[in-house]
Amino acid sequence: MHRDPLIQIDIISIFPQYLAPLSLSLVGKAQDDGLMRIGVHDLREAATDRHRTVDDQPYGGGPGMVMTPEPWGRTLDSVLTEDSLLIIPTPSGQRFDQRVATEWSQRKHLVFACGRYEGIDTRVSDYYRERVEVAEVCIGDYVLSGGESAALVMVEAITRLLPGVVGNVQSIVDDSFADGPMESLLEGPVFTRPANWRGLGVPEILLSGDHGKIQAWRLEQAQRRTAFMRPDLAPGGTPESGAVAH
Ligand code: JDQ
Repeated sequence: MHRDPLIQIDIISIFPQYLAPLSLSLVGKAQDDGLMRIGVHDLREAATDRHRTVDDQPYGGGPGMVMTPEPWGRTLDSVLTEDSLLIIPTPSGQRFDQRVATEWSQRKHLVFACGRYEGIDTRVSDYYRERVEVAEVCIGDYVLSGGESAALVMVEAITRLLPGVVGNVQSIVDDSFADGPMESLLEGPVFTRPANWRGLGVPEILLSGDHGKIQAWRLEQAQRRTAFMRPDLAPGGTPESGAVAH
């Protein structure tokens, strides 16, 4: 019996403890089951001065500090191989979405370079782009204080797509965005017991046992919700007109 070559993920950060949740829940279980391996590396171990400095003032002036390239160079030289994809979370990168997660879940080695402050000296991505594939990615249009939480998000999205991680294969296929956001539906409403909770019931059709009718009803509910919550995804939807929550 042959097995897919297991994916290795390395994450570099000045806050390695920020990545501790990766030993919990789904991602922790995937590692325990031998479906993936995650290594976390402290960037400061590659700093050589007495104060383990990893930042410096920006050339040209301005507020904040920039991560200095030397510790990144030493750490990345020791972690990268010719099969690596180097992923740099940044607010000025391309959007990470389900399509990207699916592509990356099929790679052998992912290396996340988590910056802090105003980001990493641009020459680090320039240098490694000549040597390995580099992806500068943003997880959404909001500003974080560093790359660690973005790396947690991406690792979780990728892990769910690894063979053997999510028990029921159909549940992956049915999930929102499974085929990439272009041709997708949001999840419709879900219910479990009790059949009456604080005076609120469950749609009769879900109790009917008619799986053909249930499937059709769920599709209609999903389409209604998509049109309302995400008109940009719905057929004929306008990219900029979002629904206001109520
Ligand atoms: C870093 C920062 C530049 C704020 C430093 C490293 N989607 C997404 N939002 N924010 C990030 C990603 C992100 C990723 C890495 C980061 C933010 N910062 C702080 C840097 C301008 C503003």
